[in-house]
Amino acid sequence: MKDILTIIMAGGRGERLMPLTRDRCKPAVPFGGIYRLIDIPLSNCVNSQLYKILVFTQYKSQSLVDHLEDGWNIFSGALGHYLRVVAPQQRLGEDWYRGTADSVRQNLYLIERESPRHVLILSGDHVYKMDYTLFRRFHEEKEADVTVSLLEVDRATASAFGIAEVDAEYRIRGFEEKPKDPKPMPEDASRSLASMGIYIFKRDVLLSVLKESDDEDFGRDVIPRLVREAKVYAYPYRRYNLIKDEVPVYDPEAGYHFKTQYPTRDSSYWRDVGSLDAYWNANMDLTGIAPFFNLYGRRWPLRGLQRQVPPAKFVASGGDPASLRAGTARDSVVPPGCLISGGIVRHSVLSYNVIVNCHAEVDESVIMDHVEIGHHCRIKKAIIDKDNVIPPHTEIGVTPQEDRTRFVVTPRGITVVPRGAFPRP
Ligand code: ADQ
Repeated sequence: MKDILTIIMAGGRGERLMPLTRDRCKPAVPFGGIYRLIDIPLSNCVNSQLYKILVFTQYKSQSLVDHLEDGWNIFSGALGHYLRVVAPQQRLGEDWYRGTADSVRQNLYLIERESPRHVLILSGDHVYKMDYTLFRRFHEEKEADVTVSLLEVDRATASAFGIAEVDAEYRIRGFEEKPKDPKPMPEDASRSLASMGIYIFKRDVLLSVLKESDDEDFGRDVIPRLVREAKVYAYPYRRYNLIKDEVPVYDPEAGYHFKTQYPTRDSSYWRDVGSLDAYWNANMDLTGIAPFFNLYGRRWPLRGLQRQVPPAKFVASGGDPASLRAGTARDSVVPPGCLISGGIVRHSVLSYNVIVNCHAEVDESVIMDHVEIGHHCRIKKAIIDKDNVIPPHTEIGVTPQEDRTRFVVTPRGITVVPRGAFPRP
């Protein structure tokens, strides 16, 4: 994989993730308790032996840059490995990046300088496990100019994606970005074939299409053009992305234990967490005894920034002995630094350094760093961004009409509390 240069797109504004993207770009949004979204594609890269990586930023990138410097300083310059954060530099005139393809065009010199055989283009805000070595093998076997990773989605939701039509050889014959009336799959009219926004290009094909056109966006312009002018193949992600891993599984006889699975359930999981509901859902997918997305695989580990904080602790509290409550968490992710003091946490994902006080109940929620939940609070179906001290007896997510007057409430009914909405008294 030494001859592949990877580009991770991390420049989108992430407006549909507001208020989580008020102060940070989408790939820097915390995920899964101890990670940020960009850790997922970066872990996939390292697990696929890809060690030459450029991250293109544009919008509110400082916390992303800090995170990459602190957590991903693992690439050896002596071996020619690197992770470079590329800031927009107006190299081709006065414009900042006008789209994904334009961001690559403005940095073509970095590709020419490296001169890889292929360029792999990824998004910084997807949750999935992908073995890019299998993607590359397919691309080379088909002798494709470009290969796009695709999966089947319900036609009802297909307008959110680039939609492809393929022939029996998996060659893409038509591609439309976010069509109003998405083309169904020939064998199943209720589904369409959606682009995951993951591309592998032969280097020269990428260089020439960007030099010879003024296309701005991969999905809207470059891929439809190359479908007409070049050999573009569809990588059937769910069929080929077979990852072997050792994951904890439950069975009534052996209990909860590590077992080798091939392919893992994660092998066909992929989520674009572009909206608040999708983001909440993907976090909920980590909870429970048989999660849809498994953070505990030993052979496909996810990496991030491990902080120096004390272990999580669960204590009984509540005043006099008669009202003492055990602090408990069930079907939840609880990172180091958390103190569950007489409160109950269910089906939730906490981040570092969260305190849940006595008689408080937290259900189906995502709670970020440095949040304190006061005693007797009730938090349900909520996302609470960092640095909030929720006063005792506060209810969030219990009466949506009231929440709507104070916070963003999503179509699915998730209440989102922005950073610092409840300052420390
Ligand atoms: P979208 O996700 O809507 O569709 P886009 O907003 O272009 O596409 O974002 C793709 C990635 O590029 C994101 O990670 C984003 O942060 C980043 N990005 C956006 N603008 C950028 C810029 N100017 N500079 C640097 N990075 C930028 C795409 C495809 C669809 C496909 C979906 C799958 O266009 O065909 O179905 O991804 O999620």
